[in-house]
Amino acid sequence: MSMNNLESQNVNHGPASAGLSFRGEPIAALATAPGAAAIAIIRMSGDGVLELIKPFFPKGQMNRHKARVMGLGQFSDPSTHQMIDELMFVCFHGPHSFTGEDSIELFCHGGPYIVNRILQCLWMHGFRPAQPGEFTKRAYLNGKLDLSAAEGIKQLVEASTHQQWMAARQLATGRFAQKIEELRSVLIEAMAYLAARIDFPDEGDTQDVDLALVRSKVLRVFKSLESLERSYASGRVAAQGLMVAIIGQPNMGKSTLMNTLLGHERAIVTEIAGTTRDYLEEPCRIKGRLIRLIDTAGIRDASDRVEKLGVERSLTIAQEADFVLLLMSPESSSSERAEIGALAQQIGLDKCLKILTKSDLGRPEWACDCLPLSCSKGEGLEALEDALVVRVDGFIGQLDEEPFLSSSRHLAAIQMARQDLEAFFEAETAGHYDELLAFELQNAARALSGILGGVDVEDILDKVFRDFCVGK
Ligand SMILES: Nc1nc2c(ncn2[C@@H]2O[C@H](COP(=O)(O)OP(=O)(O)OP(=O)(O)O)[C@@H](O)[C@H]2O)c(=O)[nH]1
Ligand SMILES: [Mg+2]
Repeated sequence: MSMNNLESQNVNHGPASAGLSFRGEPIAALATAPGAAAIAIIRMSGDGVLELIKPFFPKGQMNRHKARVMGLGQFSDPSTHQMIDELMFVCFHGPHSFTGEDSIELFCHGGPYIVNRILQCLWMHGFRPAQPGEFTKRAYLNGKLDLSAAEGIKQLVEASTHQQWMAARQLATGRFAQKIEELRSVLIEAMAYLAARIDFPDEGDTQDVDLALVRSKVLRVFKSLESLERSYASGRVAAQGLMVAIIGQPNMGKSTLMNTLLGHERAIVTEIAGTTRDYLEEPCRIKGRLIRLIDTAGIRDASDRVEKLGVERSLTIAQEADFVLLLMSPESSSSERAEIGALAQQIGLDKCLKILTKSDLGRPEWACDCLPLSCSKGEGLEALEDALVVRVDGFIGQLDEEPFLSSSRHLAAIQMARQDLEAFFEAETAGHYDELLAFELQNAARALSGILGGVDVEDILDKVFRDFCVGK
């Protein structure tokens, strides 16, 4: 491997780093939520937008205006010259804008009629509607942010709890990317040492020392990757919520509990055993924590084919969940209780909370280790909510100041990089050529680049930006 190869590895991310600046067609979209509001923000970006906007305002109003300073203007329909709204506006000259292109933001009165009229006017005169995430995608294409920061921005916008905000912020601020970049640059350094050994093979004594140095650098990265991988268990809960499964035999009040925690009638409840046949998943905020509640089909030896499949799903969900609520009622038979006990053992006792539902009907002695709960009387709900909060905080509390993993895309890349480093250690132990060692390091570095968006990104880009909202 030559030093030229190394230099080509050592690039910033995004096409802009290759000296290309992205100049897109003029786009316009509402950046704030639709509906009536005091103010709405309409955002425009692209090639020539500062010229295109002029006919919408009185002659000269835009010419005199400074970049990044708010102005007061009268927005008119250029076809009829009818004034639509008096509004505030800001112009940004690329590259000093969010997208890196020339951009404008209009702060108009937030009525749906005004917003639609303005957008229609813009779309009639040179602008086209923006696609979901198009502004952020342009920012990425212009090197204003890396791909993980773009994902973070989307999550920041969607965050409804402190835990999601924490996970989104470390991405959006670039703190996570910085960590990845640090690890990648240590690998590049290690590759540089290997390259020196390859290019100057006759330096004699220094060879072994150099390889030990390479090994120690790679080991440092490997340990960091392992610790990032471990952080995913908590990071996932922060970003996506705690997965809580409600499990039990039919008629234990699982769906009733789901509805009670949600505060609305999501699941069908009847006195007929076997009412729920498939699982239902709903996000739920409990005391500011995000929880993914899953109501399941009651576990029993079902003869009905559909119900049987439902029961299989319940058991799978019980295994996959972060926390399992195991429901029994005063009517539970001893064999039913034994079945739940066995299931708790199988799942892991520390992952389960046994609950006695319908506690208004009685509290049998066998239920002394269960949390008593009556949805009809509202008893025990506070204690259950507290138990859920403790669980979430148990995960989140482990997230210290260090960057952590919260996305499955990033997890896959980290795992791939870790496997490449394992292959490096194996090759090194087996005494393989330096070229092969360098190849493994290069693969690992490339996997890390994928997080930031450096390599083979087209399909990743589509996936990342597809789910954005319009105007972001
Ligand atoms: N007395 C009393 N009845 C309850 C309570 N919670 C639920 N029930 C009743 O128990 C019956 C079954 O409730 P569901 O919530 O449908 O039970 P489930 O566990 O989802 O049942 P499947 O979907 O068949 O597995 C209904 O008639 C509910 O009204 C409670 O706290 N007290
Ligand atoms: Mg049910």
